Amino acid sequence: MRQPLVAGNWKMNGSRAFAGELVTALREGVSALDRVEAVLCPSFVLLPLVAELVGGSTLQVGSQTLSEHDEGAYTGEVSGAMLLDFGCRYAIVGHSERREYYAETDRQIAAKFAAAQRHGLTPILCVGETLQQREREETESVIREQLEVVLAHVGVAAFQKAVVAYEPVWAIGTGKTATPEQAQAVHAFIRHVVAERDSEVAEQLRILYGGSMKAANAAGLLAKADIDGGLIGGASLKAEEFLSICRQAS
Ligand code: 3PY
Repeated sequence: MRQPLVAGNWKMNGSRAFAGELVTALREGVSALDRVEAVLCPSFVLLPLVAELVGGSTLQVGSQTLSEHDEGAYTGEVSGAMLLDFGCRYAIVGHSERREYYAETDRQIAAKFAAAQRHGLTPILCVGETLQQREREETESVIREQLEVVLAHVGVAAFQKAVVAYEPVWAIGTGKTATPEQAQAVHAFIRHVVAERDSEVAEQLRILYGGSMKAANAAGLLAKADIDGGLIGGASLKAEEFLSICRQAS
């Protein structure tokens, strides 16, 4: 039985005051839910504050990316060890905005996945196709490639302590969402690719849907057999929306 997971990707939003209000509004509501695991992923600068604010609740904290390096002369970067030190437990890797705007490659993402695990963080590996790729019927080949580069780098056993998020690029920040059936088909495919290497690892792997999930469309998506939670963008910035998704996942 896979424990549902709902992670809020705050992206480059928020302030100290905003974080204080949002976490205060979420703490009790989330802690009252016994099944779902809820994770907040603020920007680096807000991380220490959010880690402090969630203390004593069941809320967990994650980062939106991390360096593939452990330490040294990498100006502007943040290592897995630093994130762990500041209370992080999860690290998103390979979000489509990192792939698109910062030219992160599958190999670099694989190195980030490994770095997260080296430092005791659970990577949330994002995969997903663009609209053009979907229209050219390349969804499965694109996702297979994104997964296989990481699988080849870290080995399938590493997926025992990892999460995968399916984020169709065409549904990110566009308000468009994959239908539950479209999402389920890709989630089942992701599990199948992992199962080709190890069926037990695949069976226990949590696969989240990301891409404009909100309170109003969560139920249909979360009802699907291979959808184990959500990676939430804009809706994670609103306490009632995020809480409602957590309740529906629980
Ligand atoms: C979105 O829903 O827009 C996301 O990018 C979640 O990570």
